[in-house]
Amino acid sequence: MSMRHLLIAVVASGLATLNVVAVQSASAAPTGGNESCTVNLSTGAVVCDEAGVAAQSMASAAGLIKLVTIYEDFDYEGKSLTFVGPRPCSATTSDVNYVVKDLRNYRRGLFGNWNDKTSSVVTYNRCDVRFFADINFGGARTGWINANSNLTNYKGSWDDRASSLQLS
Ligand SMILES: [Ca+2]
Ligand SMILES: [Ca+2]
Repeated sequence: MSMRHLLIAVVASGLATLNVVAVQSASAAPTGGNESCTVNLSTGAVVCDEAGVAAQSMASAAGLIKLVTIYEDFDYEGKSLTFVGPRPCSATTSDVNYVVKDLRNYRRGLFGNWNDKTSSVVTYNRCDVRFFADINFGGARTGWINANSNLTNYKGSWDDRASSLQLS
């Protein structure tokens, strides 16, 4: 494929993505927009694409379910990072079902890594999330959060602060 054709293909796929986002944004469900990446917490494998289609097919083919999605911007917008796993979280928050000890491990080109970037969050499949200000679950922590569209509003602001997280 020539560079010119490659460019046209990229632009065309970008337009297709925009159409999908425009349709989805009519519903209440967060769409993420922009580029989304999905992490398989069983294997550590990461898949990224604009519309999240490849990531979703990877997850469903492997029998994995969504656990949590963190977003770069408020209102579930901007780049997103979704963690998937083999089982739902437990019904209680007295245990920890999944952990992400260092958000610096997830990076994407010019965006850099996910340390101190999270501005909104949604959980799935009985999970709640607890953020920590430092890696390896250090420093200040939040309570268990089901969803939050603007982390500046959480306990004196947790915007752009999370460095690690736990799910329960
Ligand atoms: Ca942010
Ligand atoms: Ca931090």
